[in-house]
Amino acid sequence: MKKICIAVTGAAGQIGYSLLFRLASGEVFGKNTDICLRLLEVPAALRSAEGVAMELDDCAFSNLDSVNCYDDPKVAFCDANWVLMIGASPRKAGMERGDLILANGPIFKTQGSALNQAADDVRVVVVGNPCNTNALIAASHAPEIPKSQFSAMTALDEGRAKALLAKKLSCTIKDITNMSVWGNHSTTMYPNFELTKVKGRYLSELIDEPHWFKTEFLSKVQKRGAEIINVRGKSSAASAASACIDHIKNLNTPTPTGEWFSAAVMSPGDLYGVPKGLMYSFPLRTLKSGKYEIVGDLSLSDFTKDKLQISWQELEKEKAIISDLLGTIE
Ligand code: NAX
Repeated sequence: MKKICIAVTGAAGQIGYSLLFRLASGEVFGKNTDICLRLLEVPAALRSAEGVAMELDDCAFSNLDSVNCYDDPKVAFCDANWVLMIGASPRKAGMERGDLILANGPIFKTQGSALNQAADDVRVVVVGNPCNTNALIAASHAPEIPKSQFSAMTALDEGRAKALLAKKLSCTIKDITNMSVWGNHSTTMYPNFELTKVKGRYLSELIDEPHWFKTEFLSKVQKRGAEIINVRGKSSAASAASACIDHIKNLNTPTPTGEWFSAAVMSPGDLYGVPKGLMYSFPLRTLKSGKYEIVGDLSLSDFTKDKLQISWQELEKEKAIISDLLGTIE
Protein backbone atom coordinates (compact mmCIF):
# COMPACT_ATOMS: atom_id res chain seq x y z
CA MET A 1 0.00 0.00 0.00
CA LYS A 2 1.34 3.44 -0.95
CA LYS A 3 1.12 6.28 1.56
CA ILE A 4 0.99 9.97 0.80
CA CYS A 5 0.97 12.93 3.09
CA ILE A 6 -1.20 15.96 2.26
CA ALA A 7 -0.95 19.22 4.19
CA VAL A 8 -3.92 21.58 3.88
CA THR A 9 -3.69 25.17 5.10
CA GLY A 10 -6.82 27.02 6.19
CA ALA A 11 -8.25 23.62 7.02
CA ALA A 12 -11.04 24.97 9.23
CA GLY A 13 -12.27 27.36 6.55
CA GLN A 14 -15.20 26.76 4.24
CA ILE A 15 -13.17 25.36 1.31
CA GLY A 16 -11.19 23.13 3.69
CA TYR A 17 -14.44 21.73 5.07
CA SER A 18 -15.57 20.60 1.62
CA LEU A 19 -12.17 19.47 0.40
CA LEU A 20 -10.81 17.34 3.23
CA PHE A 21 -13.53 14.70 3.13
CA ARG A 22 -13.07 14.13 -0.59
CA LEU A 23 -9.29 13.81 -0.17
CA ALA A 24 -9.79 11.30 2.64
CA SER A 25 -12.36 9.25 0.71
CA GLY A 26 -9.76 7.81 -1.67
CA GLU A 27 -11.43 9.49 -4.65
CA VAL A 28 -8.31 11.35 -5.74
CA PHE A 29 -5.39 9.01 -5.17
CA GLY A 30 -7.20 5.69 -5.45
CA LYS A 31 -7.96 2.84 -3.10
CA ASN A 32 -4.34 1.62 -3.06
CA THR A 33 -3.07 4.77 -1.40
CA ASP A 34 -3.37 5.61 2.27
CA ILE A 35 -3.75 9.28 3.12
CA CYS A 36 -2.13 11.14 6.01
CA LEU A 37 -3.79 14.53 6.45
CA ARG A 38 -2.05 17.48 8.11
CA LEU A 39 -4.43 20.31 8.94
CA LEU A 40 -2.76 23.71 9.37
CA GLU A 41 -4.60 26.60 10.95
CA VAL A 42 -3.91 29.83 12.80
CA PRO A 43 -3.88 29.26 16.59
CA ALA A 44 -7.33 30.88 16.98
CA ALA A 45 -8.90 28.34 14.59
CA LEU A 46 -6.99 25.27 15.75
CA ARG A 47 -9.86 24.00 17.90
CA SER A 48 -12.19 24.26 14.96
CA ALA A 49 -9.69 22.27 12.85
CA GLU A 50 -9.66 19.64 15.61
CA GLY A 51 -13.43 19.42 15.25
CA VAL A 52 -13.03 18.78 11.52
CA ALA A 53 -10.44 16.09 12.32
CA MET A 54 -12.95 14.43 14.66
CA GLU A 55 -15.53 14.35 11.86
CA LEU A 56 -12.94 12.90 9.47
CA ASP A 57 -12.29 10.14 12.01
CA ASP A 58 -16.02 9.49 12.32
CA CYS A 59 -16.34 8.91 8.57
CA ALA A 60 -14.18 5.79 9.08
CA PHE A 61 -12.67 6.19 5.61
CA SER A 62 -10.72 3.02 4.88
CA ASN A 63 -7.90 4.96 3.18
CA LEU A 64 -7.43 7.53 5.91
CA ASP A 65 -4.24 6.65 7.79
CA SER A 66 -4.08 9.68 10.10
CA VAL A 67 -5.27 13.25 10.69
CA ASN A 68 -3.26 15.73 12.72
CA CYS A 69 -3.71 19.43 13.40
CA TYR A 70 -0.93 22.03 13.59
CA ASP A 71 -0.36 25.75 13.88
CA ASP A 72 3.29 25.58 12.78
CA PRO A 73 3.80 25.22 9.01
CA LYS A 74 7.30 23.75 9.43
CA VAL A 75 5.83 20.79 11.31
CA ALA A 76 2.73 20.51 9.13
CA PHE A 77 4.73 20.49 5.87
CA CYS A 78 7.50 18.13 7.03
CA ASP A 79 7.85 15.38 4.36
CA ALA A 80 4.49 16.34 2.79
CA ASN A 81 3.93 15.12 -0.79
CA TRP A 82 1.19 17.67 -1.50
CA VAL A 83 0.72 21.05 0.16
CA LEU A 84 -2.62 22.70 -0.58
CA MET A 85 -2.34 26.36 0.39
CA ILE A 86 -5.89 27.52 0.93
CA GLY A 87 -5.58 29.58 4.12
CA ALA A 88 -5.62 33.32 3.57
CA SER A 89 -7.58 36.29 4.83
CA PRO A 90 -10.66 37.11 2.77
CA ARG A 91 -11.07 40.58 1.30
CA LYS A 92 -12.83 42.85 3.82
CA ALA A 93 -15.32 45.61 2.97
CA GLY A 94 -13.59 48.59 1.40
CA MET A 95 -10.35 46.66 0.77
CA GLU A 96 -8.72 47.14 -2.65
CA ARG A 97 -7.03 44.24 -4.43
CA GLY A 98 -3.63 45.82 -3.66
CA ASP A 99 -4.48 45.85 0.08
CA LEU A 100 -5.44 42.16 -0.06
CA ILE A 101 -2.16 41.31 -1.79
CA LEU A 102 -0.20 43.07 0.94
CA ALA A 103 -2.31 41.51 3.71
CA ASN A 104 -1.91 37.92 2.49
CA GLY A 105 1.58 38.07 0.97
CA PRO A 106 3.42 37.61 4.33
CA ILE A 107 1.50 34.33 4.94
CA PHE A 108 2.99 32.92 1.75
CA LYS A 109 6.48 34.17 2.59
CA THR A 110 6.45 32.36 5.95
CA GLN A 111 4.76 29.22 4.61
CA GLY A 112 6.95 29.27 1.48
CA SER A 113 10.06 29.05 3.68
CA ALA A 114 8.48 26.15 5.58
CA LEU A 115 8.02 24.27 2.29
CA ASN A 116 11.72 23.49 2.34
CA GLN A 117 10.81 20.82 4.94
CA ALA A 118 8.49 19.04 2.50
CA ALA A 119 9.29 15.87 0.49
CA ASP A 120 11.50 16.34 -2.59
CA ASP A 121 8.58 15.50 -4.87
CA VAL A 122 6.14 17.88 -3.15
CA ARG A 123 3.48 19.48 -5.35
CA VAL A 124 2.31 22.83 -4.04
CA VAL A 125 -1.14 24.10 -5.04
CA VAL A 126 -2.13 27.66 -4.12
CA VAL A 127 -5.82 28.52 -3.81
CA GLY A 128 -5.74 31.41 -1.29
CA ASN A 129 -6.14 34.71 -3.09
CA PRO A 130 -4.59 36.43 -4.93
CA CYS A 131 -3.49 32.91 -5.79
CA ASN A 132 -1.13 33.57 -8.73
CA THR A 133 0.94 36.14 -6.84
CA ASN A 134 0.80 34.19 -3.58
CA ALA A 135 2.17 31.15 -5.44
CA LEU A 136 5.00 33.31 -6.77
CA ILE A 137 5.86 34.49 -3.25
CA ALA A 138 5.77 30.93 -1.85
CA ALA A 139 7.92 29.55 -4.69
CA SER A 140 10.47 32.32 -4.25
CA HIS A 141 11.04 31.29 -0.62
CA ALA A 142 11.42 27.58 -1.33
CA PRO A 143 14.62 27.57 -3.44
CA GLU A 144 15.12 23.81 -2.96
CA ILE A 145 11.87 22.99 -4.74
CA PRO A 146 11.78 23.20 -8.55
CA LYS A 147 9.40 25.97 -9.64
CA SER A 148 7.59 23.46 -11.87
CA GLN A 149 6.22 21.85 -8.69
CA PHE A 150 4.17 24.99 -7.89
CA SER A 151 0.80 25.85 -9.37
CA ALA A 152 -2.14 28.11 -8.62
CA MET A 153 -5.74 27.12 -9.19
CA THR A 154 -7.77 28.34 -12.17
CA ALA A 155 -9.77 25.11 -12.54
CA LEU A 156 -12.82 26.77 -11.00
CA ASP A 157 -12.75 29.42 -13.71
CA GLU A 158 -12.51 26.70 -16.37
CA GLY A 159 -15.50 24.92 -14.78
CA ARG A 160 -17.50 28.14 -14.73
CA ALA A 161 -16.77 28.75 -18.42
CA LYS A 162 -17.79 25.20 -19.37
CA ALA A 163 -20.99 25.36 -17.31
CA LEU A 164 -22.01 28.60 -18.99
CA LEU A 165 -21.37 27.17 -22.45
CA ALA A 166 -23.26 23.95 -21.67
CA LYS A 167 -26.31 26.04 -20.72
CA LYS A 168 -26.02 28.25 -23.81
CA LEU A 169 -25.71 25.28 -26.17
CA SER A 170 -27.97 22.86 -24.27
CA CYS A 171 -25.17 20.30 -24.33
CA THR A 172 -23.43 18.35 -21.58
CA ILE A 173 -20.12 19.22 -19.93
CA LYS A 174 -18.64 16.05 -21.47
CA ASP A 175 -19.33 17.46 -24.95
CA ILE A 176 -17.06 20.45 -24.28
CA THR A 177 -13.30 20.11 -24.79
CA ASN A 178 -10.29 22.40 -25.09
CA MET A 179 -11.50 25.17 -22.84
CA SER A 180 -8.58 27.04 -21.31
CA VAL A 181 -8.39 29.90 -18.87
CA TRP A 182 -5.38 32.15 -19.31
CA GLY A 183 -3.74 34.65 -17.00
CA ASN A 184 -4.57 35.85 -13.53
CA HIS A 185 -7.35 34.45 -11.32
CA SER A 186 -9.05 37.85 -11.32
CA THR A 187 -11.42 39.80 -13.52
CA THR A 188 -8.69 39.95 -16.21
CA MET A 189 -8.66 36.15 -16.66
CA TYR A 190 -9.36 35.08 -20.23
CA PRO A 191 -11.43 31.95 -20.92
CA ASN A 192 -10.33 31.24 -24.47
CA PHE A 193 -13.54 30.36 -26.33
CA GLU A 194 -11.79 30.57 -29.73
CA LEU A 195 -10.09 27.17 -29.31
CA THR A 196 -12.95 25.47 -27.46
CA LYS A 197 -14.81 22.64 -29.18
CA VAL A 198 -18.20 21.02 -28.66
CA LYS A 199 -18.41 17.44 -29.91
CA GLY A 200 -15.24 18.18 -31.89
CA ARG A 201 -16.50 21.34 -33.58
CA TYR A 202 -15.26 24.86 -32.86
CA LEU A 203 -17.75 27.11 -31.08
CA SER A 204 -17.61 29.59 -33.97
CA GLU A 205 -19.20 26.90 -36.17
CA LEU A 206 -22.01 26.40 -33.69
CA ILE A 207 -22.88 29.88 -32.41
CA ASP A 208 -22.86 32.76 -34.83
CA GLU A 209 -22.64 35.38 -32.10
CA PRO A 210 -19.05 36.62 -31.85
CA HIS A 211 -20.31 39.59 -29.84
CA TRP A 212 -21.84 37.33 -27.16
CA PHE A 213 -18.50 35.61 -26.55
CA LYS A 214 -16.50 38.83 -26.45
CA THR A 215 -18.85 40.58 -24.05
CA GLU A 216 -21.42 38.58 -22.07
CA PHE A 217 -19.53 35.27 -21.92
CA LEU A 218 -16.21 36.81 -20.84
CA SER A 219 -17.80 39.14 -18.34
CA LYS A 220 -19.96 36.41 -16.78
CA VAL A 221 -17.02 34.06 -16.26
CA GLN A 222 -14.76 36.83 -14.99
CA LYS A 223 -17.37 38.04 -12.49
CA ARG A 224 -18.89 34.69 -11.47
CA GLY A 225 -17.17 34.74 -8.06
CA ALA A 226 -18.80 38.08 -7.22
CA GLU A 227 -22.16 36.79 -8.52
CA ILE A 228 -21.98 33.79 -6.16
CA ILE A 229 -21.23 36.08 -3.19
CA ASN A 230 -24.16 38.27 -4.17
CA VAL A 231 -26.64 35.38 -4.40
CA ARG A 232 -25.31 32.96 -1.76
CA GLY A 233 -24.12 35.56 0.71
CA LYS A 234 -20.75 33.79 0.97
CA SER A 235 -17.92 33.12 -1.47
CA SER A 236 -17.70 29.90 -3.53
CA ALA A 237 -16.62 27.02 -1.34
CA ALA A 238 -17.90 23.59 -2.45
CA SER A 239 -17.26 24.48 -6.09
CA ALA A 240 -13.76 25.74 -5.21
CA ALA A 241 -13.04 22.51 -3.30
CA SER A 242 -14.32 20.46 -6.24
CA ALA A 243 -12.11 22.46 -8.59
CA CYS A 244 -9.14 21.79 -6.30
CA ILE A 245 -9.87 18.06 -6.56
CA ASP A 246 -9.95 18.40 -10.38
CA HIS A 247 -6.70 20.39 -10.30
CA ILE A 248 -4.91 17.64 -8.36
CA LYS A 249 -6.33 14.89 -10.60
CA ASN A 250 -5.32 16.84 -13.71
CA LEU A 251 -1.73 17.16 -12.48
CA ASN A 252 -1.63 13.55 -11.35
CA THR A 253 -3.11 11.80 -14.40
CA PRO A 254 -1.99 11.80 -18.05
CA THR A 255 -4.18 14.19 -20.03
CA PRO A 256 -6.29 12.55 -22.77
CA THR A 257 -4.79 13.03 -26.25
CA GLY A 258 -5.73 16.38 -27.76
CA GLU A 259 -7.12 17.77 -24.50
CA TRP A 260 -5.71 20.22 -21.98
CA PHE A 261 -6.57 21.76 -18.63
CA SER A 262 -5.96 25.15 -17.04
CA ALA A 263 -3.63 25.98 -14.17
CA ALA A 264 -1.30 28.83 -13.34
CA VAL A 265 2.37 27.85 -13.48
CA MET A 266 5.66 29.69 -13.75
CA SER A 267 5.89 31.36 -17.15
CA PRO A 268 9.06 30.28 -18.99
CA GLY A 269 9.20 33.63 -20.82
CA ASP A 270 9.23 32.28 -24.36
CA LEU A 271 5.55 31.42 -24.83
CA TYR A 272 2.72 33.63 -26.05
CA GLY A 273 4.54 36.85 -25.06
CA VAL A 274 4.02 36.22 -21.32
CA PRO A 275 7.07 37.52 -19.42
CA LYS A 276 9.24 35.12 -17.47
CA GLY A 277 8.77 34.95 -13.71
CA LEU A 278 5.00 35.33 -13.45
CA MET A 279 2.59 32.63 -12.30
CA TYR A 280 0.30 32.63 -15.31
CA SER A 281 -2.57 30.31 -16.21
CA PHE A 282 -1.97 28.41 -19.46
CA PRO A 283 -3.43 25.31 -21.09
CA LEU A 284 -1.37 22.39 -19.75
CA ARG A 285 -1.15 18.69 -20.38
CA THR A 286 0.21 16.08 -18.01
CA LEU A 287 2.52 13.56 -19.67
CA LYS A 288 2.89 9.85 -18.95
CA SER A 289 6.11 10.70 -17.07
CA GLY A 290 3.99 12.59 -14.51
CA LYS A 291 5.44 15.96 -15.53
CA TYR A 292 3.28 18.59 -17.20
CA GLU A 293 4.00 20.75 -20.22
CA ILE A 294 2.47 24.04 -21.32
CA VAL A 295 0.66 23.55 -24.63
CA GLY A 296 2.98 25.76 -26.61
CA ASP A 297 1.93 25.55 -30.25
CA LEU A 298 -1.48 27.21 -30.34
CA SER A 299 -2.34 29.84 -32.88
CA LEU A 300 -3.97 32.85 -31.20
CA SER A 301 -6.00 35.71 -32.68
CA ASP A 302 -5.07 39.35 -32.07
CA PHE A 303 -8.16 39.65 -29.84
CA THR A 304 -6.86 36.81 -27.66
CA LYS A 305 -3.31 38.16 -27.60
CA ASP A 306 -4.63 41.52 -26.33
CA LYS A 307 -6.54 39.77 -23.53
CA LEU A 308 -3.45 37.76 -22.54
CA GLN A 309 -1.46 40.96 -22.32
CA ILE A 310 -4.01 42.73 -20.11
CA SER A 311 -3.77 39.85 -17.64
CA TRP A 312 0.05 39.60 -17.58
CA GLN A 313 0.28 43.35 -17.16
CA GLU A 314 -1.96 43.04 -14.10
CA LEU A 315 0.29 40.28 -12.73
CA GLU A 316 3.35 42.48 -13.25
CA LYS A 317 1.66 45.20 -11.20
CA GLU A 318 0.88 42.69 -8.43
CA LYS A 319 4.49 41.52 -8.52
CA ALA A 320 5.68 45.13 -8.10
CA ILE A 321 3.38 45.59 -5.08
CA ILE A 322 4.89 42.58 -3.28
CA SER A 323 8.48 43.00 -4.48
CA ASP A 324 9.70 43.38 -0.87
CA LEU A 325 8.20 39.96 -0.04
CA LEU A 326 9.91 38.08 -2.86
CA GLY A 327 12.87 35.76 -2.40
CA THR A 328 14.61 34.05 -5.33
CA ILE A 329 12.63 33.63 -8.53
CA GLU A 330 15.22 32.34 -11.02
P1 NAX B 1 -12.39 31.02 4.92
O1 NAX B 1 -12.26 32.42 5.47
O2 NAX B 1 -13.65 30.26 5.15
O3 NAX B 1 -11.19 30.12 5.46
C1 NAX B 1 -9.86 30.55 5.43
C2 NAX B 1 -9.18 29.82 6.56
O4 NAX B 1 -7.79 30.13 6.44
C3 NAX B 1 -9.63 30.26 7.94
O5 NAX B 1 -10.02 29.14 8.70
C4 NAX B 1 -8.41 30.96 8.53
O6 NAX B 1 -8.28 30.77 9.93
C5 NAX B 1 -7.30 30.25 7.77
N1 NAX B 1 -6.03 30.99 7.73
C6 NAX B 1 -5.84 32.32 7.61
N2 NAX B 1 -4.53 32.59 7.70
C7 NAX B 1 -3.88 31.41 7.83
C8 NAX B 1 -2.53 31.04 7.99
N3 NAX B 1 -1.56 31.98 8.02
N4 NAX B 1 -2.23 29.74 8.12
C9 NAX B 1 -3.20 28.79 8.12
N5 NAX B 1 -4.51 29.08 8.01
C10 NAX B 1 -4.84 30.38 7.86
O7 NAX B 1 -12.06 31.14 3.36
P2 NAX B 1 -12.36 30.09 2.20
O8 NAX B 1 -13.73 30.36 1.67
O9 NAX B 1 -12.03 28.73 2.66
O10 NAX B 1 -11.34 30.60 1.07
C11 NAX B 1 -9.96 30.46 1.23
C12 NAX B 1 -9.22 31.21 0.16
O11 NAX B 1 -9.55 30.70 -1.13
C13 NAX B 1 -9.54 32.71 0.10
O12 NAX B 1 -8.34 33.45 -0.05
C14 NAX B 1 -10.40 32.83 -1.14
O13 NAX B 1 -10.34 34.12 -1.70
C15 NAX B 1 -9.74 31.79 -2.02
N6 NAX B 1 -10.50 31.33 -3.18
C16 NAX B 1 -9.81 31.01 -4.29
C17 NAX B 1 -10.43 30.51 -5.43
C18 NAX B 1 -9.65 30.14 -6.63
O14 NAX B 1 -10.28 29.76 -7.63
N7 NAX B 1 -8.33 30.21 -6.65
C19 NAX B 1 -11.90 30.36 -5.47
C20 NAX B 1 -12.54 30.29 -4.12
C21 NAX B 1 -11.94 31.23 -3.11
O15 NAX B 1 -12.45 32.51 -3.34
